[in-house]
Amino acid sequence: MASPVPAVGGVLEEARRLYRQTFGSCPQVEVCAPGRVNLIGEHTDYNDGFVLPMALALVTVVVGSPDPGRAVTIVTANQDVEEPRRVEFNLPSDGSPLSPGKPGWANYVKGVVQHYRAPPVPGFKAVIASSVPLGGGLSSSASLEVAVYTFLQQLQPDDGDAVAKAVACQQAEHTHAGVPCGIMDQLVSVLGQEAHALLIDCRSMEATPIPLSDPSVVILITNSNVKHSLTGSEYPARRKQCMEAASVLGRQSLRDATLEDLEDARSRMDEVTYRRARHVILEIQRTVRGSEFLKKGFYEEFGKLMVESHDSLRDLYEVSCGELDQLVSAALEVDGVFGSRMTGGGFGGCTVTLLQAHAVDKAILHMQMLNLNSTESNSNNGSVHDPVSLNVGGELYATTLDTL
Ligand code: GAF
Repeated sequence: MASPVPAVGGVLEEARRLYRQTFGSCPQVEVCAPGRVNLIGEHTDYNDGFVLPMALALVTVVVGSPDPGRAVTIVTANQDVEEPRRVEFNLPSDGSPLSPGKPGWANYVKGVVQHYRAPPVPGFKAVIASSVPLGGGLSSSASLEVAVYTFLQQLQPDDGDAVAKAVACQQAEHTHAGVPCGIMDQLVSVLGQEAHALLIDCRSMEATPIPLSDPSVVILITNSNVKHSLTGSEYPARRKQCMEAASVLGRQSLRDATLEDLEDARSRMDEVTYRRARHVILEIQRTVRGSEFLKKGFYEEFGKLMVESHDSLRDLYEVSCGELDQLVSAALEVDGVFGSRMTGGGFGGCTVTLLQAHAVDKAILHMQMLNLNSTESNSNNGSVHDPVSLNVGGELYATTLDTL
């Protein structure tokens, strides 16, 4: 019942076809970078905390060739983006910045060109295609940034430092997409490994692979179809509230605070700031404990933490929405489900559910019966579709494909 994860080959073929049609030749360079699902550790990355994402076999592909001179031509195969789908610009010869503009999708490319660590970037022509759903909370933006960066590395190599690459892509998102995101999405897109989740310490940037090799357990991703956009005011507002809380606590970041510190300082902060900080402090603890449970195959225990995480994101951090809450509740009614939660920034997007392999079809049916009736203005009418099931350790697993 679950759609198979689309093969990278399909997206690659689409990109090659469009490249041949547009430029009349075959691309010389072909790269891709994965989207991600976060298993636990939400809104902790910009608080120097821990996250536990895994790279997906949903990828963004960039195919292209160097072009003599300083002209860049990019074409996207994605039909859902703002028009035009072909953009041309010149790389400034004096090192002046490449300003973001319209259409919005091209800003990710411009941002990465701007922050590329081995300038000057040569001219190029390229086509972009992706199987990561846009605005679905599975890091379509980070996978595009990392794919573009990887493409540039093929044209003009940098020093190959993986963490610096992720940071450059994060910078691109800050300056050219206007989203003050943390480092999780870019780092897992660069470092994710097949059949592993990645425990990332967002302070030291140390990433520890956690093997997922139990064929009886599945990770199911379900799209609420409520499109989220992190460029609104809510994400930056959460970030600001966390900084305020850390400053009241006299800490560099909420990573350094305990629940006791928070209770002691409660009278010195407003109720909303208190709730935001409480989510972050406990979510960091859940992520560290959760990674231990996952390592040992303690799925029941991990599932409970997923549910606590969701409840906290809904009640304390207030980044969930009705559709996500309903999907999670529906999943938890099914026998064989260990846990379920919203994943990613929130305000729409996907849920992630950990369950026994035999329960997958039942869980999907149960969630589809919701026939969500969305009231969100940015919603796509909210019906559940495109569930993606990832057999942990099976054939459909998290995978990273850096360079084809
Ligand atoms: C988005 C951001 F891009 C990440 O950095 C992270 O903060 C996430 O929301 C929430 O955990 O995906």
